[in-house]
Amino acid sequence: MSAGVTSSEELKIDWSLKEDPCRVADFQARIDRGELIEADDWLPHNYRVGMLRMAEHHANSEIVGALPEGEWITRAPSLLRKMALIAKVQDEVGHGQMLYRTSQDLGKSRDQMLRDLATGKTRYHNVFNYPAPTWADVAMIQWMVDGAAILNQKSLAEGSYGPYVRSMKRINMEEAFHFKSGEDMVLTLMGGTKRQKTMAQEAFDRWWGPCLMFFGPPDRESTKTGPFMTWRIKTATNDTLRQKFVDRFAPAALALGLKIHVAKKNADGLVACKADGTPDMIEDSEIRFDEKAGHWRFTQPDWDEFFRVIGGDGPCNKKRVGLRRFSYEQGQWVRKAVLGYAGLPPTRN
Ligand code: BYC
Repeated sequence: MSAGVTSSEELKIDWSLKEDPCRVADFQARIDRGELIEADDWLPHNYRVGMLRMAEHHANSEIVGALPEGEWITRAPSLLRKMALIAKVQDEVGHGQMLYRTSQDLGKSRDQMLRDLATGKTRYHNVFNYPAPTWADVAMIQWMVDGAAILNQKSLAEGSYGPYVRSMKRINMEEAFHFKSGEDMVLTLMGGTKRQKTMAQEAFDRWWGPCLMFFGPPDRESTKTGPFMTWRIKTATNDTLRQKFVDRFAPAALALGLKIHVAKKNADGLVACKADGTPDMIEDSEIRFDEKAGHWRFTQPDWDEFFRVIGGDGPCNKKRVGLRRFSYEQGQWVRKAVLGYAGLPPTRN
């Protein structure tokens, strides 16, 4: 492990910190020249912690992201779909391994990261706190969530931290396969029976809003985008990537015969029902191509819902974190046997 921060107290961004101005200026000049920064280089404290939090959040998202789809392995509709889904879920867990490795080199132990995830101290992507009640949800996750991830990660692959950039390149190749598999599943459903088309539309209504939120809060509310872009930890803003997503997926969804709705969600993450039992949603009247802007218009998602979900109060937060905690505790004897120490079960402070 490279020299770096080691205690939880030190793992905080501190904007008031003053570091050697010559070293900071040299570091920034390297970034501005497009050089890649490596794990054993000198890093400003906030760059190290910011990059660590990004990579750790990403690693957490990969292993928690494997859970909603993993639930469907035993229920996949054919052997071919089952094999593809097993491979996909395995890929996602592998991405998590790569990214925990990258994070470890930035100064936080893997055990601490797994404990922080299992005790709800750290986060993972909003989308994985929603349920996947039908096979069509698996299709939408692979098509739209993996599609959103590719758009985001392509921009992250142009970043400044070498180990993360190299992981992104490898991960993006695998995500392209996931996206193709998802596209094939959505095409099959939309080319199928009336029931299959309805299933696809219902799943699309569940995932459109969370996917718009995938890229993070609006730029005006994103505190880290400014400094992260200066250091090229991020190379595009949240709103820019969200717009790219809409430009790519709104016309594709319409061409497939899907309707884009603005939907109200209930506490279970499903589209809420009105008193008469019909879904509480309306067609998004904003959806159209704006010739002048050169982009598709859309209605912003419910940002209160986003902050609730990432704050721990989403439909599946308890279930997902509970399962991670269960796995951590179940794996304790393996860690003990391999590493020769008694890991304690995570406790919530
Ligand atoms: N969900 O200032 P901002 C996959 C938080 S997995 C939850 O814009 P930043 C897949 C954010 O952390 C791929 N939290 O932050 C796997 C921050 O919190 P703090 C996942 C979110 O860091 C399995 C606060 O909101 N990809 O594809 O500049 C199956 C303010 O936000 C979210 C990655 O992880 C969110 N969506 O940007 C299928 C990519 N958005 O720090 C598929 C790497 C924001 O103030 N990560 N927050 O407590 C990123 O690109 C960036 O970290 C984010 C946020 C865009 C997520």
